[in-house]
Amino acid sequence: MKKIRAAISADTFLETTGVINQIRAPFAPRPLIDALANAGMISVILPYTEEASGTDYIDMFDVLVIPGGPNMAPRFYGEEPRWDIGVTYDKRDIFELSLIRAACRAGKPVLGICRGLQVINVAMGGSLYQNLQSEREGTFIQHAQKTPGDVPTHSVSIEENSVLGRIFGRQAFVNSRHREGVKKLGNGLKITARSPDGVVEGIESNGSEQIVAVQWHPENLWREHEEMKRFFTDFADRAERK
Ligand SMILES: [Mn+2]
Repeated sequence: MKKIRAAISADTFLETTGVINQIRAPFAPRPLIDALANAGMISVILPYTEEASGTDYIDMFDVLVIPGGPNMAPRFYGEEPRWDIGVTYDKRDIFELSLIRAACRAGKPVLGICRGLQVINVAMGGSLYQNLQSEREGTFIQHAQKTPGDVPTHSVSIEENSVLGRIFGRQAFVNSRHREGVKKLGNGLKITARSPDGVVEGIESNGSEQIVAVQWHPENLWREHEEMKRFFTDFADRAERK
């Protein structure tokens, strides 16, 4: 059987380095590539290219994955950066916004992980808390966990009639490495998971199964946690049904 081609939008290496070819180098998380491969998908890593938009890449993939990474520049949802926002890099923001819109127009399934959930929300007209801890009243859970990233630390409640409900049931135990979170929900989306302090942990498209995004990192959990493996195999199933 022909393998599903999963495009991963590349992160950008932003650290200072003496190795010239690593400056602003595109990269993708190895655990994500492995998780997709385990579910029968091959990865195509797409770097931002200022001369190209999402439409130029659309024929190269069957499904789109927007993975984690730095914060989104708040100008894309009409805000100034707060004093305590994390690292932003707008070239990737611009590229991912256009990729998401192109994939939506083409009817291709879209998966969001952590930052990916946030960029999808903004692409659909939503906005973000730049820093949950200082900006959102009632946030008491440590969403930027100090525990190693492959260890689940907080619970989430999941809506019954949803893709996440089908995968996880009504409850999941997740890792958490985010500073931002959904403020205003984007158009055509519904909230399908929340942490006990009410922070949005999962969103999906309303009325279809095209978009599914989570605030946690299942790519760091799938080897040890069967339900996190299902997050990727269910994605492959949705792609097969297209
Ligand atoms: Mn969290």
